[in-house]
Amino acid sequence: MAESPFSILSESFGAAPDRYFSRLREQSPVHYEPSIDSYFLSRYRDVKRVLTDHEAFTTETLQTRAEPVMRGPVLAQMTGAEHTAKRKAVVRFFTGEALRHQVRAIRANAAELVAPFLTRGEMDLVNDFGKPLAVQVTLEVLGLDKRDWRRVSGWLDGVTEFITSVALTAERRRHCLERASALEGYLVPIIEERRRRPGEDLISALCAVEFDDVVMSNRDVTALITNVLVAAVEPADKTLGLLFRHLIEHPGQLAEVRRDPALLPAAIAETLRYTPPVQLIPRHAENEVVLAGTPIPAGATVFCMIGAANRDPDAFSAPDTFDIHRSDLGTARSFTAAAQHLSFGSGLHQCVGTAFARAEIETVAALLIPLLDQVRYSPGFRYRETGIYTRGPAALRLDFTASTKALAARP
Ligand code: 2IO
Repeated sequence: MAESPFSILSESFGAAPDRYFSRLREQSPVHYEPSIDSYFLSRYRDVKRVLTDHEAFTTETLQTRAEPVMRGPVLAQMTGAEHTAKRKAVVRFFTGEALRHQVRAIRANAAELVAPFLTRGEMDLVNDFGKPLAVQVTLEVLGLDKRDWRRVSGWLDGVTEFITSVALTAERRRHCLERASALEGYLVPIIEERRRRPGEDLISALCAVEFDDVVMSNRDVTALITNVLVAAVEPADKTLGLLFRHLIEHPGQLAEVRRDPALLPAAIAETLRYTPPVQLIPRHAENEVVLAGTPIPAGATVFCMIGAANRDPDAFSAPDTFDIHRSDLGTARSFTAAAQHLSFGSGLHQCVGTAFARAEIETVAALLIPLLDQVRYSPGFRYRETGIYTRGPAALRLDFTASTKALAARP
């Protein structure tokens, strides 16, 4: 029987994408997937070019990929003065004084969530801890009720499934649209209330943003709130789970981080480079273009393969090695526009939450690592990752001994 041609949509790619990265970069750097009529780029320089040239490679893809569930345009779809004004309003909540406030909220939520597991000595870091934490913290930033986290989480699952799936059945599509509409139904009365009585939260700030002398409609505010919710929640538990996976699988590096917590930012930066939680970023080619010698037609959908680009030997030495000491990591730059890795994207639409992402993962890891002595995979636990758009551990069942010293020292 003839071997079927390699596909990014195949089960074997989904089981371990990184096994295919070098072959793609070397033999098929512009890989075409006929069933979804899309091109996949795996070389660092091509991905960097596409992300940086936002006029030749636009975010028009989001009109079909995101707008139906976001209910309006997200930041990444905007350009010019409108983009600057709205992006600024969001960034202000995830940097500076606001960020210091978020860090206190992150620490308090994390301490509360981990507490019941300490006496048990076991926890699923992704499902018991990371997911609820990410939703609760984001709700707090938005000024929404933390107690709504389960409902919001259920609606968000639908929104995220829509954005991050490569092919949806009509049935799943309907399900996702229903969830999105339920989330909108929850948000709109709150938006209207914040217009009447503004608070210090991000929703109130978004209601007050003026562009061309007009404020945003409920639909526009809903889209930006949903944008923040998806972007702050979906990659967070994945990054935390991936960080612990790498440290557990590299006990020498875990011991170093335990001894010297100042190494944590490097461990987080290397986790993002090595296993980016957002693996694909779509763009729309405005004009016909040739990349890596391959012509791409005008109007084509192009997927940047962030994981493959971050493992390109042209960009990082020994790219398939997890090494928090690598000389080409540039830890401080890793959370800025000058980052070498592409896990936050690059250029005009680079992630607005980079500083927040770093603060969140660093705060949580700095709290958990001293608490969890002898942290290891639970007996019988088999590590498994899912997703090709966003990707992370399906679960991370850990056994540990709760440190009595750290317990006693807790605030
Ligand atoms: C929400 C895919 C989790 C973003 C998206 C429609 C726009 C944009 C991203 C990231 C991560 C999500 N794209 N965040 O890739 O806001």
